[in-house]
Amino acid sequence: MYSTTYLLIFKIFAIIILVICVKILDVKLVISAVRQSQFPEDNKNELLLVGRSNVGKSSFINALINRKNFARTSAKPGKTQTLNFYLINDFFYLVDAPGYGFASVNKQLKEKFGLIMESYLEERKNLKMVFMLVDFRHKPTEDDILMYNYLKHYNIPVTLICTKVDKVSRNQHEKQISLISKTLDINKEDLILFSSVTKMGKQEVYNKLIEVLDIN
Ligand SMILES: Nc1nc2c(ncn2[C@@H]2O[C@H](COP(=O)(O)OP(=O)(O)OP(=O)(O)O)[C@@H](O)[C@H]2O)c(=O)[nH]1
Ligand SMILES: [Mg+2]
Repeated sequence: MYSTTYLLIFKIFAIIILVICVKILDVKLVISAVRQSQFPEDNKNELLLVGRSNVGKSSFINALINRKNFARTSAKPGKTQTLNFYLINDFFYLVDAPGYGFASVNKQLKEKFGLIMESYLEERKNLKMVFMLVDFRHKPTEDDILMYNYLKHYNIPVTLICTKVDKVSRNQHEKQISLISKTLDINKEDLILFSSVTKMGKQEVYNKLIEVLDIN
């Protein structure tokens, strides 16, 4: 009798936590960091976004937080050049990273951001998972393969997001899924098909957040 009541109370509590933590009510850009000493020190969980320039990282964040252009997007690649820490509901960070593989960022700048990314990926204890974004329309590039293997090498959990799915006709989906999963050597079932235009895949991403942030 008591155990059923406790179970019910526990369930209600879990649902409240879930609504507070995952329904995104509040977003703050805490810092656009250019060096490690600027990373937040409040010890909250972090989820990082990586992907080629223009793949849709900033758009992905905007779709998740239900804002139009909170994370600055641009048709011109190389828009995000800092490590941007977005604090969600005062509870966890989404971190928007500079895109890789963008040639016209000058070499010095590229090296600098390479370093900041490396120090972040290798040393950041708060990093719980990486959302790696690839363009659903194309075969993953050499840079994508390198990045994916790099994350695996450091045992960093990765969730693969295929962006811009709205730009691919339905009858091509299976073909693209096979191409991407084969190229990166990842299970087809582990790909999340996403579109920041139609919001396809958003619920799956939320489910992933719940799982990773351990709130159910
Ligand atoms: N149709 C469509 N367009 C998208 C989608 N996601 C992003 N875009 C467009 O792709 C372009 C690049 O998107 P961003 O979100 O700025 O890409 P990013 O990865 O943050 O780029 P950098 O900051 O330069 O690394 C913009 O013009 C977006 O509107 C999508 O799911 N569907
Ligand atoms: Mg961006």
